Amino acid sequence: MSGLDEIAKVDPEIAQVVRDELNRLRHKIELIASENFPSRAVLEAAGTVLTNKYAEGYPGHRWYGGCEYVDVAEELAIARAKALFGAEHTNVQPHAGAQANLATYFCALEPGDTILGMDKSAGGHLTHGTPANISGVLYDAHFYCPNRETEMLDYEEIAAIARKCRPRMIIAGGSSYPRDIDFAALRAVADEVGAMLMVDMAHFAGLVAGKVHSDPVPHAEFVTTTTHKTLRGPRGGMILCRERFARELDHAVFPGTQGGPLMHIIAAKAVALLEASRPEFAEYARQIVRNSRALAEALRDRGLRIVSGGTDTHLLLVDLRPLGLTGDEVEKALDDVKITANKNNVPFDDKPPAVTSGVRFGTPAVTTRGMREEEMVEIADLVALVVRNMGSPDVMSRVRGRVEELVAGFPLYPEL
Ligand code: DSN
Repeated sequence: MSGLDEIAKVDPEIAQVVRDELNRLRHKIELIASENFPSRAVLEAAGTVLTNKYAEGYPGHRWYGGCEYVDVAEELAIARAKALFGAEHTNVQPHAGAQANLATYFCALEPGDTILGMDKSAGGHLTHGTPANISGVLYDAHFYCPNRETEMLDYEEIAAIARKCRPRMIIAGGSSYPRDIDFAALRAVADEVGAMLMVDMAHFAGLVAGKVHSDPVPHAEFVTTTTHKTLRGPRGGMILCRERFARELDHAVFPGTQGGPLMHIIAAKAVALLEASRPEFAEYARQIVRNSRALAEALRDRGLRIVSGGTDTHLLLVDLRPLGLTGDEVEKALDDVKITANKNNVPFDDKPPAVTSGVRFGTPAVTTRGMREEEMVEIADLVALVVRNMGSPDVMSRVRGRVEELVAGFPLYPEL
């Protein structure tokens, strides 16, 4: 692998870890909805001398000398994010999505304020008020779930909860909700109860950039995201907000909740944002959704139950209860045949998060690899064979062979 010569000399053990991980990625089918394969350009930017630089503060106003070049990187990242998403203000310094969310709360809320987010076990995110997270400790967290029948958000139900708990902030977005979200409807609920609206678009930011998902930016005071999921950048976070919150938001990121920004990652974010502004990225985003729908449909044709009956996004959720299986068992069985996915609670699941009744699949990474609807049907076939023949060494061995054949046709990072 190129670029590992020096690591191999200094630390052969870590060089081997990197080689092994690249091999794992190349030889398995990656269906984790929150993962992706960024471009070589993004990887290169993340591995540069920009990692050396302390740059606490913001471009033009730093607490360190020598920031003239990292300032350019951050200014480019900000300008590109603002243009791509039509945002009034952007902060590109959050180290991750959790930090983006925490800084947003620190900017907009007082400890003890009421927040209303989607229940984690029904598709929401850890940082939207769960008791184990600081958001659930600092704030009075209330939750909404998708409708029990449709398994989709019911905006009247959300409004009824909001009228009761009178949140200061309504939080939308999550990590396993497969459907588009009506941000205008949530804005109306927020306006009715006098709340702010924060949308965590971490999962679907690339779909918003590619215009295949409703756009939260016109409707929300704050939009947070990660940069490494559908957006296909480096691991990191970002916040978009209205101009009137700009100063306070920047202050909430630094010095409020972070110290020195990761300038190599900010440069890589700039590269990814440039890539995401190109027409081929919009086509990529369209293909992610086409693939996700094809995968959902093919799994359904093979008798698996898809939560909410389908998907509008990059992800789908399979309910394993009709098969009498748990997410944990299926995750392990899939891993055994070189298909990587993750166990996930389904709405109103009675199993704990370490077991779950569901498995989540996402198409961003396989789409980056060049796979299309035809390959999604083959993957559905393989998944169905696994879940219907759990523990059969014969079937597992056949599926493993078919996975190897499939991935061989889609080289990953061939030049590495
Ligand atoms: N952990 C991410 C996911 O897999 O959805 C969200 O932060």
